[in-house]
Amino acid sequence: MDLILCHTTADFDALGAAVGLTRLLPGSRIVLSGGAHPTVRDFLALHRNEYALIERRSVTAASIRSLSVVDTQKRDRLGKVAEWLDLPSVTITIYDHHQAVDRDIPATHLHIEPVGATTTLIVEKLQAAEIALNTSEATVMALGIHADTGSLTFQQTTARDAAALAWLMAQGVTMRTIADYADSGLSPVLQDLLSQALAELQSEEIQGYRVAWVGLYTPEFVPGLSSLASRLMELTDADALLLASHYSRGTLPQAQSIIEAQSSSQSSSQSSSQSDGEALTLIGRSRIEATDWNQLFKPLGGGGHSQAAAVTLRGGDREAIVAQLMTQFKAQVPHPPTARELMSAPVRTIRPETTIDEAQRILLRYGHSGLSVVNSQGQLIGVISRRDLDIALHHGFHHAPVEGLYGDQLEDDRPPYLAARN
Ligand SMILES: [Mn+2]
Repeated sequence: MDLILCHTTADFDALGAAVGLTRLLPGSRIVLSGGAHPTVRDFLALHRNEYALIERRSVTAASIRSLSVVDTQKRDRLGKVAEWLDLPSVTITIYDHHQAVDRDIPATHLHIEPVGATTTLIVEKLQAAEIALNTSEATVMALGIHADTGSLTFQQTTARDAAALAWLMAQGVTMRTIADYADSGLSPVLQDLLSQALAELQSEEIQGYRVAWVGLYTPEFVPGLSSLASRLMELTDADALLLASHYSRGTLPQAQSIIEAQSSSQSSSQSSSQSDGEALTLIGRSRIEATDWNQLFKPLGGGGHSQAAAVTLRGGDREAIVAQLMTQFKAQVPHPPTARELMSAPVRTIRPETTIDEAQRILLRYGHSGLSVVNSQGQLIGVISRRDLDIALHHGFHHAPVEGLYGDQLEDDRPPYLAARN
């Protein structure tokens, strides 16, 4: 069996390249080694049957003859299926466009070239082999090039990507589908980080809110982390997020923390101080009222707003810092309002014989929306709402007692053991 492996949290470039390869290797099947990017997942929910996908669990290791790895050269991006790489007498081929990567997948054949998308490499091989594609194939491959080149706008885009996309369009791409799924918001580096963040995100439910955090590592400073944080919030439905990004070298723009907090654009300021070394950038986002990342980041030298703040730290115990911030943040999350907080006290009570006019006056004086009616023993026998009174007054019952306005049955929502204590 010939298998094509997409990296964990597969993106459109991995899927597009894999689909193209199934045409170069007739009979081969695609394995998503560990889930897919949410947009790809949405796409596959509708289009899965159009492609030669196979579940990891239904593969018998002994039947594997060759493995083609697309869009990565790292074992740890293959999740559990990485163990197949160690099978004896399996041919391994890598197709990738990432440069300067410490490759740790043993490969029999390497196809690594500096183009904008891995899919472009596969398109060129299909062209050379004069293989025509159907619309489903051309469309998912075009999405791969769109995704990794920001629809041909990113720095790494080459003329080869544009030519490959043009060839795919000539094969019959469904433009409606491209419009639905292509998204040019994040640079390839940020897209990779997004996949990594989605795979490693941790979250906890606090007072009914989803509070998430994730730690990332990059060799050097990556601009645009705040847009990554925004995207994570959108994709995961988190109510709050702490994104911790640790990097080991490169210049650190001094003004970055403030700028990142204030805008979600990818532009980075160059009003920077030059210094090399380890640093940790923290970005906090929240939609939960009463929480305040700014207040938590201020003592660390950062800032922003309560709902979006950032700070960059040098040195320190990274894990301890993240853990402490999460503890502080969770303590800020308010509990949902209880009846005690919403109710008015003291309780204004009236007697059944009180007139509707008088009840209305009491209600207006205290600004309540209802009144409790008690009998001569002080026991609650009914409740009158402002609406009840308005209707009665509208019908001219100014001097009638309130008695007629409530039913004679009082239902008790307290647990029976409390209700019995009357
Ligand atoms: Mn790619």
